[in-house]
Amino acid sequence: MTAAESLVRESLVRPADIVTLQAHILQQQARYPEATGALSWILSALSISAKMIAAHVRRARLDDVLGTVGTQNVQGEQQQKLDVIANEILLRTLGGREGVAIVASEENEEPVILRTEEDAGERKYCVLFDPLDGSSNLDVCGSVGTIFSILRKDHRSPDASASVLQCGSQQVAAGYVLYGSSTVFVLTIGLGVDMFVLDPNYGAFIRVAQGLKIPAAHKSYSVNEGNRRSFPEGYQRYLDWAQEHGYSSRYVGAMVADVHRILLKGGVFMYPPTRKAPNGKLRLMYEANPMAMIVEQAGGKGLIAPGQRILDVQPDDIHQRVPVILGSPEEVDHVAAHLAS
Ligand code: P6P
Repeated sequence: MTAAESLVRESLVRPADIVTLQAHILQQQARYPEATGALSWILSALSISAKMIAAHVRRARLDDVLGTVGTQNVQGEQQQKLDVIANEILLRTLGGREGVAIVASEENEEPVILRTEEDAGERKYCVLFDPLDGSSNLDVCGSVGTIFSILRKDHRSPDASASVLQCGSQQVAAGYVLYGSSTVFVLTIGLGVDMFVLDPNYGAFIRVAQGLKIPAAHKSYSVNEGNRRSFPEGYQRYLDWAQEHGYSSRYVGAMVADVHRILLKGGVFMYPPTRKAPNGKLRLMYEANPMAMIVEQAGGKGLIAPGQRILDVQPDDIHQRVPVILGSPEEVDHVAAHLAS
């Protein structure tokens, strides 16, 4: 084939369709004739929230919204100014969506009831989120993220807190937004994982990948080795083994950034029990569960311990913490084998 012929052939190849997140959401809804559109409206609220938060993150230093507000959240962590801004944005956009009965945030001690049983009706949802995960990275222009989890409201439950205390396997949808070198929206509604990138010129999230699959293996682990001495021995045995087998170490200190890298390149992310956090630091309901749903939908694994799936944990508190081992199936298996030995 001559160069001219291949050029003609290439020009005949239809360029990839431009599918926005909004169009993608409507395409997915069309697959369910009985759908009311309530979930689609919630996902669109999360999309506009992501754009608004991204705009604030990009201007943080210019708008002097870096640093702490001088208060602590329910976790006892210093609240960054942008934590509060991001939380307010999510509460206000989700508050406007009929389909949302309850919202629960890392920044709020109790879930917020937006609609009671009477006006909530049947097919209503609970949305849980970490509004700005890794926000301590903001001051140094590091990556931060938003993590969200969507559950159906459990109408049998006596109150809001009980309604959101469901296993991660009950999640209807989950995802995250990474505010990094670009703004990336990663979403699953249980039919695989799709990825979108915000085009700042048009203010639209454009689909760049469908049906993402995590590499089965990759010699890379992600853990805060500063805590190594207080890890349970199995983790220390794993780290010795990994370093003897040429593994690299990558750790940003923001779960969204670390997990996104592993989703695309493979490897394993861990937050083990430590002396300071005997149950691990990461929260089950709005960090571990949504990330585990994403990773499992991409063909990976998410455990709290050998043989114990994150998504099978029956929560007893909305802010409870769990150990996290998350990533490529073969890499998670290597960690689990050392923990079990
Ligand atoms: P450490 C951020 O504060 C966060 O909740 C996660 O995003 C991140 O993975 C972890 O904590 C980092 O914790 O103790 O390593 O700074």
